[in-house]
Amino acid sequence: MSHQIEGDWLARGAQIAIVVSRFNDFMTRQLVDGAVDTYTRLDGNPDALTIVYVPGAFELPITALKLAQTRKYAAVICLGCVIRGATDHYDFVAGEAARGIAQVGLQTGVPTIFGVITAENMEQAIERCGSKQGNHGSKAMFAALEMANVWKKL
Ligand code: INI
Repeated sequence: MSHQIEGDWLARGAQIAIVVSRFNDFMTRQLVDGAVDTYTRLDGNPDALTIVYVPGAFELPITALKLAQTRKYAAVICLGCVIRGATDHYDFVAGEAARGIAQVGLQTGVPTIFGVITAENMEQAIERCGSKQGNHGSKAMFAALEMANVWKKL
């Protein structure tokens, strides 16, 4: 019989940090709302959430690193929105955010969640922050809680 380990989607008692970029805040505000709403509906007390605002997606990794290093949080969620049409340095911003966020998790051992929308255009971005494609902030919270809970069992 195999030994299977999985994490529940339960928020009670979970201290979670959210870092969110102000750039494209028309979208990122929706992502924060989605994350907080999911946390609350999974029985979490919003007082246990710490939300930190940074200028853009490029600043997410360094801030997530500082939060993870405090060892206060079961998971750190990074929320942002990078739109290709809006910048010629899309690849750098999106690429560095993804690479940096992965590195924070590997360096600290604290689950660090990539909740950054990378979209071709504004329409695609809107679809991912609470319309056709759901809300990526909510999905990021599910991932954070699953990781926080499976972590306790490893
Ligand atoms: N930051 C984003 O979060 N999304 C973007 O689409 C974006 N664009 O288009 O450039 C963006 N740029 C700012 C960047 O993240 C930094 O805040 C800035 O370069 C200062 O370091």
